Amino acid sequence: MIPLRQEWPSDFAARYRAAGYWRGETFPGFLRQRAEERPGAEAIIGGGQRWTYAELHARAERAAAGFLALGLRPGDRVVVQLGNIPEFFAVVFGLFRAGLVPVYALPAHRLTEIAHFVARAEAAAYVAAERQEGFDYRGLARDLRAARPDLRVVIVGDAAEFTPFDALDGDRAALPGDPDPSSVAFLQISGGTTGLSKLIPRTHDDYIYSFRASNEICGVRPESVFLVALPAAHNFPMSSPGHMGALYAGARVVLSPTPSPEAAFPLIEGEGVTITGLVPPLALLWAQAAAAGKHDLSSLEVLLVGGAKLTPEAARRVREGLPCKLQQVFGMAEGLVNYTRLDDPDEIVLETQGRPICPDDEVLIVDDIGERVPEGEPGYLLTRGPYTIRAYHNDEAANARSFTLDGFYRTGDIVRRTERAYLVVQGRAGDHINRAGEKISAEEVEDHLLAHPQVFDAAVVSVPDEFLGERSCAFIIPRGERPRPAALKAWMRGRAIAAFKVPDQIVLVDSFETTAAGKVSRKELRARLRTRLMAEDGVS
Ligand code: OOB
Repeated sequence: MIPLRQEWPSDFAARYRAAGYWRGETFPGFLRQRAEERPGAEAIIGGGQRWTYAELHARAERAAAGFLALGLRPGDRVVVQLGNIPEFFAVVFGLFRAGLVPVYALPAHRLTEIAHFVARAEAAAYVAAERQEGFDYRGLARDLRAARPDLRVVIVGDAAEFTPFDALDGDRAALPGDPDPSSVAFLQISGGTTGLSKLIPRTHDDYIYSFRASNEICGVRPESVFLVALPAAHNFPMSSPGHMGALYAGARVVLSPTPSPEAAFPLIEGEGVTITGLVPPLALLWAQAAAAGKHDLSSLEVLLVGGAKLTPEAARRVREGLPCKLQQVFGMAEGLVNYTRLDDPDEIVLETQGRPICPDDEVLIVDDIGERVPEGEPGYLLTRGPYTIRAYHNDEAANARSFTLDGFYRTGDIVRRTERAYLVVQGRAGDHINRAGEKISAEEVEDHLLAHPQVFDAAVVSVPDEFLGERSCAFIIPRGERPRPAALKAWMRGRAIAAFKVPDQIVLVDSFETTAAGKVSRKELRARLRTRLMAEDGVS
């Protein structure tokens, strides 16, 4: 088994410890501490359940012992595919406590993605709920078991054909000590800018620092109430400041099954939610829905918006529509997170994507050949710091591409830095589609399309979209009989992939007209097709 590792050079690690960023805390350690300090305070509210800190801690410990009793061993990876339900927390804190390593899949993922995570992480187990948002995960689990016979444990709700959730109830006395703070706590999923998603190993030390510092920046305190509206497994609602920040603060976490205003607004009103995070299209939807005035949203103090670019105009609309402070957040599962600050003037909050969390977040903005651009000019963002990874798990090729020799992560984002050191995101280098915050790799979707017998070639591009920010468009050169776009989309849905990866639009073309310019790269081709489509559609 490939060992899990995330290491910073020793001089950096020493500096991050000396500066007090890495304090030797662990996930099970901080949960135990909160359970001792405020046992009766509510921790998790969702799905008709209300768990106190004492209860969450007890459930996590019993789950930890249950996982070990099933034969899993510290260091084993476990793919977790749970939505916004309390069990998510019992399971992941149980895994942390047992020294097992969650791999965070999203509820939208399907067999193709889950099998990839299992293979890449060499996972020993898979955990899902039986049914979430109308999808039955038992079928997926059956196919997964057939595809990955090496998977030792499969837990799907209470389905008898798998190990039932009830089995996650062991004797707490049998538990080992807490994990090493510098060890990998979990694997997060990358946005997948090229090909399949990469796995991001985050340590206890580095991740806890990122949300402890985020709490300070976003004003999270024990009295806060954080609403998880986006999927709990995504890095943004997890740590910016997220449910983990809220739990670290001893605050309350409220779970919304979906981010729709219909689901979220009654929870905000009923539970007195003070803070939450949304992607831009949802923030705009909430601002519009709030105007109907059906719910009292006055408890809301802070709304974080990020995951995709919030334009100044959209930022204005969000702020006018919702009775709270707006904070922009520009982050990535690989590490670096930027926030506008709560006391920043309007022009910064509306027009920038914030500045880094930490004084030791190093930011370089460079040109095509890696030279620094003049201050204020746009360029590629490279970063290094106390909570930015130095390597992906088990992916040498991606590591060679994504990190410089001196350890900077190439974010792929094109940014400029203002005089006050705030970043403004201006675009990106990578060929992915940022569809309402979900990153879709053009290459991955093209690979699927190429498997269709009537597809000779395919190029997938992003197009600006009024509601989603960006949508995906696939240009197809047919082979033989021309496929019907609707049929092609239906066929893509049958590929057992997350629905957000199915192209929103399909355009059939006779050729890519690239011969005039000689051989062009995929990247260049996608750029041309995108320009052509935008000219034809009158999109600007
Ligand atoms: C967040 O994380 P990921 O890993 O899903 O995606 C990261 C990428 C960034 O590299 C950038 O391309 C884009 O998402 N992005 C933004 C943005 N926030 C993220 N682009 C423009 N403006 C923004 N405000 O999406 C994520 C992780 C933690 C906190 C917030 C978002």
